[in-house]
Amino acid sequence: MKDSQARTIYLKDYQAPDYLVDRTDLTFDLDPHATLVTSRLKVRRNPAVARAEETLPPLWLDGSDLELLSVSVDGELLPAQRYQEKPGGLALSVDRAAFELEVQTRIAPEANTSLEGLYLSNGMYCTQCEAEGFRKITFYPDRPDVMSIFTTTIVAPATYPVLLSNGNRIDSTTTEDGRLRVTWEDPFAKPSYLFALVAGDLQHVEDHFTTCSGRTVKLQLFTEARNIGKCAHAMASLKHAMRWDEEVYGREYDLDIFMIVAVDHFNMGAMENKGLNIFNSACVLASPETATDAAFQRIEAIVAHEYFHNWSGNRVTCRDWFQLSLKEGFTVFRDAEFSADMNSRAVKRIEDVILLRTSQFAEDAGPMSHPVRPDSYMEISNFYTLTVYEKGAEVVRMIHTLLGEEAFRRGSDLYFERHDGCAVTCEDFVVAMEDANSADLKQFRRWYSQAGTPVLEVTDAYSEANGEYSLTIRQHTPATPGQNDKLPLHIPVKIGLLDESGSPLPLDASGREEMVLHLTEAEQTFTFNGIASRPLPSLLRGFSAPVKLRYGYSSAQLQFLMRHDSDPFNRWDACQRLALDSLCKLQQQYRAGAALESPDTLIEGFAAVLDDVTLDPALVAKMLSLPSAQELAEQEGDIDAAAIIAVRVFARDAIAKALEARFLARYRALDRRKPYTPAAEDIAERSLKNTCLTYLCAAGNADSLTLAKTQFERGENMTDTAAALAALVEFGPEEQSENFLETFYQQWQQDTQVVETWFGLQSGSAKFGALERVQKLMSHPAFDVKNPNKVRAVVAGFAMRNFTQFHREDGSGYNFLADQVIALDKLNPQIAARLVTPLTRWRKYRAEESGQIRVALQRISDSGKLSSDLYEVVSKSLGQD
Ligand code: 0A1
Ligand code: ZN
Repeated sequence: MKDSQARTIYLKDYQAPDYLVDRTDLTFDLDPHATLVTSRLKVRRNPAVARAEETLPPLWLDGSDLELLSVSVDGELLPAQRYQEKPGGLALSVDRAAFELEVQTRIAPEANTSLEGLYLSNGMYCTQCEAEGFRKITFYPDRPDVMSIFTTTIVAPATYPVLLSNGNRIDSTTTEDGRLRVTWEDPFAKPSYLFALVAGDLQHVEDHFTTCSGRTVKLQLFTEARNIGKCAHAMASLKHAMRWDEEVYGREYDLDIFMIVAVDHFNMGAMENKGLNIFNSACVLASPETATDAAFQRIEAIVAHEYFHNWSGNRVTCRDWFQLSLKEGFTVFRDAEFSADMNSRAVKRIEDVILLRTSQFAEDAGPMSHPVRPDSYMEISNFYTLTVYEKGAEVVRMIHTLLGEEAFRRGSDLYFERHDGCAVTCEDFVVAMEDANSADLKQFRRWYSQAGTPVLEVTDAYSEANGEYSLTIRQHTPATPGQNDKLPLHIPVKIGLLDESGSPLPLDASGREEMVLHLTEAEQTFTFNGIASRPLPSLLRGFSAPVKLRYGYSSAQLQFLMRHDSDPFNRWDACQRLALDSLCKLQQQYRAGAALESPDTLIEGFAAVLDDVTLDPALVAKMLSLPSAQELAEQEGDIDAAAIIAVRVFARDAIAKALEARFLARYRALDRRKPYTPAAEDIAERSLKNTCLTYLCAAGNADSLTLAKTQFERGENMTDTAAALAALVEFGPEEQSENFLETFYQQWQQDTQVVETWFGLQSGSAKFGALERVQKLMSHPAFDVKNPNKVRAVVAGFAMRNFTQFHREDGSGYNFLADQVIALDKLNPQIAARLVTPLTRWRKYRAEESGQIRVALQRISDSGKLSSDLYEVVSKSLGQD
């Protein structure tokens, strides 16, 4: 499979650009097969690298899949010997230190299925340039440290009445031949990855926002006409985000207009192009009838995330792609805090921690493991990872925890002020935090360069005679590819101590009941005095660091924490640990061929949680949710997929039967039938109600299925309808389930987002997601292999959420995925490289599974020339690179 183009790029080789581009003037003459792109650049030698009396180095312009038509310098056509087209770009010989360069290229958006550069989605032109998509539009120094002022002219037939780009619209005319011609100018210098263009027959909703200094900003959300009724939630979210960024970070929006466009074909969630955010339609469009609560909350978070990038990403950008977490880690931290302020803080934290523990920890322990600031890559698209985003956000959160709220704000103010308009590094961010506060984050910096998940082992001792309690914490980080020796990290460990009545104990003379321990050594002991009786520690409150913490809690102690801990996150965590302990015990019984014992301790714990009506219902729903199969798989090596599935189902059914009356009582109390709102309290109630419904149906009582059927038929909102349908599909008689699925499809077949939900429901179901069903779905008229949302719903839904069927004994699940990955690599390499992830974990499974998974991976490797995206993941997983 060797791909001659797949070369490794190293952070240590970074060099500043030889030339800068002060102005970029682009003209697009749009055509699906032959779009003409004319680029006029004001280029000059970068004074930071220029030496006196030197010969000028060649100008390198990145370019890929382009047809070069002409090159001129200062108005004169350049003879062919002055430039050379090479793989990946164009080298020009240069004879003056400043000049105007004009390059004409031709591209074919219609044929572009990679969804990078300029492409068509449902007949609408749109762009995606991060990270290296601009080079598919024209030859350009496509690197984030080249920042330029862009002017964009779009010429298109009148059938594309909406023509958009970054900044302000400065001109709009009709050409003699009846085409539209619109010019946009963005006054803020930006790198090419933030460029955007949209052209289509679109409708829009409009609103405005008055900034803290009194300026009016026009807000517009563009979509195809059929979706115009689904924009209100995103617009409201945008306004909340704009206000929040002013209040919490002092950041005001800078342009007079902010636009969002929804497109159906998109590789990721959304993109923060300056003044013109482009969104995956699933991450922006919602109505109560069509979107679940989870979708509403996701939209709020992503709209905010992209908006926040205007400062953390656009005004201050990354010097190079190794610094990606500079903008992503910080922005994810910002959007998480925003969501926490808008909804339940504890529940948001729990959701983020589940994602970290199931998926980021797995990444840290797998063949693609890398630090938050990677030091090498083959294909940067493969590094838009949970490590860069989520662990990166944890790193920023730890700085926040170590410095405190006010000091953190001083640091962020200095960072924005010092680096506005610049392309900088993670180091610059840390230095700003230090300088603003005279803080020392020297050792803390290791979080940026060291990969892997640290493990903390905690032991304690108590001396009644001295009233002294001590906690000893040992830290170690397992080796990761290319990094065998790890150094101790600076880890904030937030703790509290509980007395035997469950009340918090004062931790020192100041009387505080919670504190952050600074763990900096490989082993360190922290002592507390004046402790009258042996306390119970509440450790790593709020998940104050992305680590695995081990402390030998007994079941009784976990139940005690579940009831009394003043930290809601740790209450949930105690409940999870109790569930994990029970499930691990059951797995041992299963693997030993013994009879499975009823998980009575867990049932007792869940009963207490259900009975506590003072708890936030959303928190109760989270506490009652068993760890997923993926999370269980994360617990140990030598994974036995069948054992995991069997014990999870056994425990779920045992809980369902034992607590049936309680589930019914709470279901009835919560089934209020009030009009839908996406307010946090209402979402909380629906989440507990539907958790109860699922357990009720699992208990196997026919009356419960009737409840689900009634809820489904009432169809009051998509949250309740989809939850009822999922329960009917999972627990109802097969024939009836088919009918419910069909009824649902008939009702919603015109709605792209609902059809995606419908696909996902089937592919992720152990019962209906049998491989044959998934294959059938792929030939369904609504399936489109060129649409990543559809591929994610059907193929990734099967491989990542359908543990039972994916790990079928005959290996057919693995083979199916390999076939899909090979086929997709020809169309969309980014999606193929993501889709292969479940196969990369082969080393963690028992010999039976791991052998089969490895064969499937090897088959991909042997299938011919792979894209650089897929090549990197497959070769690293097989251990060849
Ligand atoms: N910067 C975007 C993520 C993004 C990255 C790459 C994309 O195309 C391949 C698209 C979006 C964000 O963080 O939201
Ligand atoms: Zn982002």
